[in-house]
Amino acid sequence: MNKATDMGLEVLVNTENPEQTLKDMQPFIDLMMNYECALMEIETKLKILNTEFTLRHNRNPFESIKCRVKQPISIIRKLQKKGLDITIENIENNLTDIAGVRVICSFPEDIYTLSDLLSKQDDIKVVTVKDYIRNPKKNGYRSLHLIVSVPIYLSDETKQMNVEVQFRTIAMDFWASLDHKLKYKKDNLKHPEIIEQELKKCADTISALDYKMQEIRNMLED
Ligand code: 0O2
Repeated sequence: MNKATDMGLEVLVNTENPEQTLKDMQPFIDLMMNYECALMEIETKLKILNTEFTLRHNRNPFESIKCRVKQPISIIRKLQKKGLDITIENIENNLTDIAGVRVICSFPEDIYTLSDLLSKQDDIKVVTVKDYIRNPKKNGYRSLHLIVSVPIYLSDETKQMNVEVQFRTIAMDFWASLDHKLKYKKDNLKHPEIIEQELKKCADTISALDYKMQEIRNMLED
């Protein structure tokens, strides 16, 4: 037996019987495929809304969209953090962000237009909403987070899958990527609190700018 960390997932590889290892991993591979399918569903829904808006109103509510399935190593770490065993059931029942979509909009108003239109669709169930735009985090983080449940139609069954959809403006995304860097470098910094304060100031400036730009856009459209 060998321990493999390929794909970041720690599995015991039966070197005499690798077929058995693959068989053991099959439920995990299937689950990840289901999340990939759920991502495709949500991405298509959002792209359809964007296309329709572009044609009818001559403006695109989002600038870009990014989809990702969480890496196995991050799944393991998150389960461990929650004190849970690494099982398929625990992944499905306790983690809601395995499939993630990030939608980057130009203006805050478009975030709410898009998220409302998505939430209202017949086959979408909204599981949770965290509005860090109206209620920013203490560090200044702003985004609108939705966990939605979407059906995927497989050959022999229909499954409901959770997808986390994060809506942000370009400016909020720019801020979040810098803040993300701080998270990993914090331990090596002499005065992380100074950077935290500066970032918080930037978050407030960015927010004011977002709304000012929106005002100008609305004046232009009027
Ligand atoms: P990654 O690598 O982006 O996936 P939960 O996930 O629900 O158990 P939590 O913290 O209650 O935990 O969820 P929440 O608040 O909805 O935040 C989840 C995700 O939002 C994070 O995922 C980040 O992507 C983003 N996020 C939340 N707070 C911050 C922040 O202060 N700064 C930045 N840059 N991003 C943030 P992960 O799993 O942490 O990471």
